Amino acid sequence: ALALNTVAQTGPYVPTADNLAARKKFQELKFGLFIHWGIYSILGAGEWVMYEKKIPYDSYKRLAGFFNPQEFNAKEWVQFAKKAGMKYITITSRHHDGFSMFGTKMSPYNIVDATPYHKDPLMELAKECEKEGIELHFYYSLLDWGRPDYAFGSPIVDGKPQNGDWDSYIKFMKDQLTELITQYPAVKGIWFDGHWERKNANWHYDEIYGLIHKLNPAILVGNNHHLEPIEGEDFQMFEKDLPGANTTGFSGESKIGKLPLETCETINNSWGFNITDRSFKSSKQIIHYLVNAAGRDANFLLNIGPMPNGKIQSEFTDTLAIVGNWMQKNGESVYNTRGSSMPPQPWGVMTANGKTLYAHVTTSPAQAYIFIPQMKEKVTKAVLLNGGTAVKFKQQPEGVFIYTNGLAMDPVDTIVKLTVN
Ligand code: JFZ
Repeated sequence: ALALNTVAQTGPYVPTADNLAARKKFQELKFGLFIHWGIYSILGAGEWVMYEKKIPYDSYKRLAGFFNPQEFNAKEWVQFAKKAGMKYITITSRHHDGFSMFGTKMSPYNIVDATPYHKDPLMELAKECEKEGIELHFYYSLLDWGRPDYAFGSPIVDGKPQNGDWDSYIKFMKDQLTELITQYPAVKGIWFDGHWERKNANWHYDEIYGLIHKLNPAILVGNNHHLEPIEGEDFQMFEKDLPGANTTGFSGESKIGKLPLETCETINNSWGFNITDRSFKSSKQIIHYLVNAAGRDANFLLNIGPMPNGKIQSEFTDTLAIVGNWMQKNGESVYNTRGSSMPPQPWGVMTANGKTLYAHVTTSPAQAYIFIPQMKEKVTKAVLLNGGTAVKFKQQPEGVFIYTNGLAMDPVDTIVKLTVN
């Protein structure tokens, strides 16, 4: 009896019906806006600037005194995301520099108490998201470059104790997460990061995830740990990588699990605002990333780093307006779809919504056709999504040939809409 009891108490995480519904909803959103914004944005050299430039913590902290984003307007950000066709926002509530971008009672090192701005932009954003039907996730860093209770030495904080007070640090995180989950409307998820720095630390995930789900069972927990999902998580993320592609090595260790998937990438090469980074991705590259994620059954979370004044640079708004126009025309082949059972092909990927399938031809085929292997259902109709032109096809036991010769191919994505029974 004792053994059974023990099992019952520490048994596997069982997501509630609300949580499962939230996962399903999340999978249908498909396209989200990732935002890295903090006091580091002032220096315009990315969110790792403290570490990379070896700025001592006490000096770095002075940036808070200059952070005054007078032009921040939550409405503008949410409209920017909506116009781009995005359905959710994931924003840094606290990054590795340890600065809280929200009004926390757990540390004075936060935007309300330590900056001349004295306001809580995440509260504004949460209210606006709730109003506009945009889901909100909070990025939350597990690793902290400054707190003395974070139990590991830091290369930049001289004299920091190597054995902090780990219990105190874990409690601090739990208290902040409680604030984020109970005080902000619209918050639907927590996006953890920083695990990879201390892979062998005891992060107390059982307690942390347990607390989150106790406070709100529908909250979706994800963690950028580059491992297979850990007990208590609700979605699996891939950083700068498509699930199964393993191109960057960041997620090379992680096999695809059974949870909803999300892949994140940034619009240039930086997450936080970077004044010298002009390697902007084109609208075509972004659309291809989004379509490739959807075809692999994953959401795409595209990052931007807003400027320290609270504005979003025009290169980003221009590009994303084009992406938004594309989504307006072609959104039915992305939103609410799931990846099809067909693995990615040389010509592209497929998405599925019930009896409707979408072949996304993102690379024009060398032959006069594309081939869809192993199609079990019978194709009854094939048309171009744009304009409805009938497309010739031939179904064989080994798959379906879709004849693309003579079709007006779209340089971004030629979408063939198939009806199956
Ligand atoms: C992490 C953060 O460090 C980064 O600032 C940003 O927030 C991004 C979304 O997530 O990036 C990582 C994560 C892991 C490694 C490197 C960067 N890693 O394992 O080497």
